[in-house]
Amino acid sequence: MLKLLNLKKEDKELYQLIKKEIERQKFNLDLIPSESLVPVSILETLATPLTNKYSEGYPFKRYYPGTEIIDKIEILAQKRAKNAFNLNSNWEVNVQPYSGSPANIAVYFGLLNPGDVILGPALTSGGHLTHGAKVNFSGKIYHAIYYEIDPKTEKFNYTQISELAKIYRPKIIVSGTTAYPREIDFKKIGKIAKKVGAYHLADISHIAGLIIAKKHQSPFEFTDIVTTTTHKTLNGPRGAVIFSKKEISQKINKAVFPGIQGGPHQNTIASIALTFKIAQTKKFKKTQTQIVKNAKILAKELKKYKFHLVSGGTDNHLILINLKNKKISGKEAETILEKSGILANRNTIPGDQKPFSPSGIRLGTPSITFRGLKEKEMIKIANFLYQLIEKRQPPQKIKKEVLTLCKKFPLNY
Ligand code: DSN
Repeated sequence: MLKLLNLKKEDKELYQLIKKEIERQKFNLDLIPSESLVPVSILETLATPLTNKYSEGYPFKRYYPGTEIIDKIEILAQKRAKNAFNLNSNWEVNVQPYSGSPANIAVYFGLLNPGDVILGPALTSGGHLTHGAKVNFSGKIYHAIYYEIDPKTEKFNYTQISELAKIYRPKIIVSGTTAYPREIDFKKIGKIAKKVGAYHLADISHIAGLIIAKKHQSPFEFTDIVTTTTHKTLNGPRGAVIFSKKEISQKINKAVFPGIQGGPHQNTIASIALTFKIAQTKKFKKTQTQIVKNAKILAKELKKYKFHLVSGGTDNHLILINLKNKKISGKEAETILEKSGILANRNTIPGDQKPFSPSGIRLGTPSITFRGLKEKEMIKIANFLYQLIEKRQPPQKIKKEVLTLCKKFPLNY
């Protein structure tokens, strides 16, 4: 139980808000696939006096004094990050990016020139803003071309990616997604990139934990750069790391600092070191296996209720529902679910034009699996969605059952 006694003395108003947020987390079922549930030891590392220290630069080459211990912590984080993915000395890792978007910015900034072509997944096909979306710097500064999922299979069409690559000759091809429920074939994309002389960047932010647990193909053999946030399936602090091949790692490091960032957040880096230690445990791998199992059961149950799952199911930790056949928008469904204590976020599906009012909803199993929920509970959750979205049962009625589940699987904050 987090007591926060000093904060309580110093600032009651903020203390009460934080306490309320902790209570909210305790009594909601979090199905947002990018969210997680960090162990208290991660919170402890984040709350250390490491936050006091400036350490611009890299280990043994800092622009501030007093960094001897900080160097050791950063090197430990680097070593563990590489070990978690079994990487050899051909790979380097930068653990300083503040989060996923800065990590991707640094990759482009280090390797591309303004106007260069990026080939990445479209936002409506599961891509991230930083994969070349028009509203994002990546679509404004670079010439972004998008690949999309096939309208029939609702999966990526690797022939289309190959054709686009041949026509547009991108400098970089981005693989990795935020709302794609299927396994990504990094090998195929790697081959395409090689053929056209492009770098291959895999953004594995959503699936890093699954890759460590061998529940998803690893991209490392087929890529030049791999970025990942550390707070999704990895279940660590908000941050990111960039893995890159030795021959380009200096460019990436220079792009992170001094290119786009200043002082690294060493309390976060310590927490990242802990994250990658935990990620190599049997318990972590078992949980990742359960995350996938849970997603598959949830998908199977939802299909029984005639929910249209994009691509027909899932291979990973997330499910994307096209709600058009249920005559309800993503926003409405999100609101109804929230009223009943279930959090799932509205999401674009192929064909959607407006990201603020999309026709889909995205569900994920990481947070509820870290909480301890298993197959039996997935069957219940699918039924809750049916009761709420199809039967339009009052959210208050379902909320009682959601609370019972939350109490059965308490959070230890
Ligand atoms: N915003 C994250 C997500 O929800 O998937 C991606 O960065």
